[in-house]
Amino acid sequence: MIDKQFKKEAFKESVKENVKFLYRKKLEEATQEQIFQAVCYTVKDVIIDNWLETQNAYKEQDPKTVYYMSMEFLMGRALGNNLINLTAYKEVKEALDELGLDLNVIEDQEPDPALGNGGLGRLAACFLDSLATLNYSAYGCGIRYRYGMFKQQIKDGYQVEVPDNWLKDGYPFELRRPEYAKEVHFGGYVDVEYDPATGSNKFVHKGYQAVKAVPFDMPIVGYNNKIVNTLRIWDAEPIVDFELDSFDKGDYKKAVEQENLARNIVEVLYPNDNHMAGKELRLKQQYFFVSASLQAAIDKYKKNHKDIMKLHEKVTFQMNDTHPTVAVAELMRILMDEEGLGWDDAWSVTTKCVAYTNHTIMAEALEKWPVELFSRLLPRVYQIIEEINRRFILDIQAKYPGNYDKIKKMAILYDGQVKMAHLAIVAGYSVNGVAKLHTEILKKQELKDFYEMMPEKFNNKTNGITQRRFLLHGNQLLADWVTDHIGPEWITDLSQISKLKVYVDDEKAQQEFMNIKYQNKVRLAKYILEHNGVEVNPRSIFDVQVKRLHEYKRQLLNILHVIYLYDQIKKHPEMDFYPRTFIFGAKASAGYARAKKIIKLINSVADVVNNDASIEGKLKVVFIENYRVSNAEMIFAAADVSEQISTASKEASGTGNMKFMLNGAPTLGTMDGANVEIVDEVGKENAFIFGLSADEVINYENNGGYDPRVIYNTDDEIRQVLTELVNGTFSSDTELFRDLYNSLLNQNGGERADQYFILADFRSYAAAQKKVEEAYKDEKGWARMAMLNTACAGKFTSDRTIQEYVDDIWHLDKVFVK
Ligand code: 26V
Repeated sequence: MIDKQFKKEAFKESVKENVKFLYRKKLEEATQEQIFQAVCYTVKDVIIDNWLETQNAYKEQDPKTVYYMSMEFLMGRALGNNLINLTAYKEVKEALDELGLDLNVIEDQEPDPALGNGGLGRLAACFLDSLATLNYSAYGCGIRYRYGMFKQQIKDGYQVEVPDNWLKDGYPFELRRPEYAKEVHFGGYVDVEYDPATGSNKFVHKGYQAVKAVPFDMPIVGYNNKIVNTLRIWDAEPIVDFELDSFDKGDYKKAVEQENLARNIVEVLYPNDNHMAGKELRLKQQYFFVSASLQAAIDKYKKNHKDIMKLHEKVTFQMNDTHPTVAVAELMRILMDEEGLGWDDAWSVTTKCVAYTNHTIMAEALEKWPVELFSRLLPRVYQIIEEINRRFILDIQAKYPGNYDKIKKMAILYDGQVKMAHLAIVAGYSVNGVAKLHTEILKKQELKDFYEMMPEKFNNKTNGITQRRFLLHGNQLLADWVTDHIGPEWITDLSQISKLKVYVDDEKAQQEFMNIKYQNKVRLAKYILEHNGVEVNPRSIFDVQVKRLHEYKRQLLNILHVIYLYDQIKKHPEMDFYPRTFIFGAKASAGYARAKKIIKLINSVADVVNNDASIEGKLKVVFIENYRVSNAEMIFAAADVSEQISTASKEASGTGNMKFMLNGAPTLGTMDGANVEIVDEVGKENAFIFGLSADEVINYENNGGYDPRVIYNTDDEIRQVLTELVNGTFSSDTELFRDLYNSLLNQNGGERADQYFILADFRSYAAAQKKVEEAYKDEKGWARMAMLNTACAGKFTSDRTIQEYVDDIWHLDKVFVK
């Protein structure tokens, strides 16, 4: 079903027309960037028609809608993905070929919209793709940051952050919608006024600063179903243009402040995940997009519905982590102060409309706001939270009379702080974790008291990824091969991919499969040569760890093991060793010194190892600069081994693990997050599992940790590796890696020695790595294992995840567009 605009001749004409129209140029004179814009406009034409049709269908069929509220949407490039979902990719590629243009090069012109940090933001993007593909009415609600995730440069081995001005040439797929602008209020105070109309008091917010929230809409194209949903991201503008006039009225200061407020609010994405800093601007961002999104949702509902008490029948708000949970109180405020409901009615509606997903148990990430800051910035919203808290404490007392410990642990307001997770759980009708193990840890540990009091709210929704981007677009060779063998149904029903199982022992299929992997490795090797100037052998094992840099993800364990292998090869040059390329990609949050030091270490080790002729290229280490969605697609396709080595219990789910698996890379990992379920699906004989279990880690933690010095003192090879951090092997400055060395051996303030159990797991990791090597040498055995990983990845599609959210939480209706 190809749209007529994508017939080759029509497409070519349209691109030429757009170049002429936009740039007053002939095709031959246009730059690649201009051609990119012209191609996007042609594609956008088709999308706009479907977008209108979809909105009409929604108007007619009036389905329930989910609003996915998220501070982050890590969308990645749109052009290629839109063509894939419009089923026009090949047609367009050929048409461009005929014009002497290369679609890959054109795709590379697009800035990579990086309005997110990592897993949580990318998950939101996969969910939008699945919602549209499964014919559900959905909005993504977020912020149009001027600067998304920074660009990472590596200079002298160090990370340097460069602002990413993704909007500088204009973004072709967005649409400004000023007619839907909303006002958002900050600061000021609350007055109580008698309202003669109702005979009761009302609360009036006065003396505030106002910001205008202006929405930009981005189309979310469903796969081959004519559905186009909307990602609505909010920009901020001052309410009044700067008026000289106001100087005389004494409003000068206020005018400047409102201008500054608007300018600052959407300026930049906070580039740290898993660390809460308590910055006022961050709370402003949260309230800004939440308030605007709720106002828009309620306005839309009221267009076709009279009874606000039935809001929950047509609308549900999913809160992506605690970041948007101020929505609870803001919805109460709108329902009471603007819609005129009383407390009980407003609470009844709110608690049927909001649901919460938890994405981490890392204590540093839990959002708690100082009461002083919160009440100053959002006085009316704070008042409402006080009342929610007061009533909740009465509930606790009723259920646990005299148990003040429960109040201390569960109150929303305690110790001068507003605890956002508690607010979300108390008001939410659903609380979910993102993988089985994670949900169990929430129920048994982190949120134990809440689970005990309201078990019915808790449920698991194991994460997933979209196979459209991460196989069909990212690995076109493998996608075609899969379709040749089992037909195209896997594109919208990934459970079908299990049909590949009949081929895992077929030698021809094995060879084809591994040959595709080889070609993808050649493609990545070329990228590495171009970007790193390092030559890597595509016949070597590509062992890959790509994800945000965090101590709990243990990139340090990986690189220490590389040092260990290097020592072994140096000591036993005759030793049988299968060539290995260790590939890293990771951004560290700008203020996270230790994480940045780990990047420097990886690059220092790479320098030494890659330039040591004596090891004859057996070992290579590559740090890929600026890891992001667009190069991720290529990296997953080329990986032989998927490193998922977090300290057990710390990684809520992981989603990279699923992308590797789908692309035929077995997992080398701990029993953490969704790794557990990956092993359930593929069998433990087709993965390389090592390390402490989550229970063991939690046990140690509850009993004061463990003593890494015992290992240091008894294991000569580990001691040797650690010594090389501080004896000049990788830097003439022997102090450079001292902090890393110390972190493994010494306790420091509240921080235990080796708090992520790196030395505890080292031997078991090294043994698992040895098994990888042995397994890889068995070509057929490896091909079988790789194919089984692809064939068993069906569960990990975000289509499955979304269907579970729909069935258990959202209860949406399917919509069909003619
Ligand atoms: C937290 C914070 C804390 C305050 C500063 C800014 C900021 C930004 C993001 C976050 C989110 C941390 C939670 C997170 O990203 N969790 C990841 O969620 C993935 C999707 O569920 C999951 O696969 C990963 O395991 C989990 O780490």
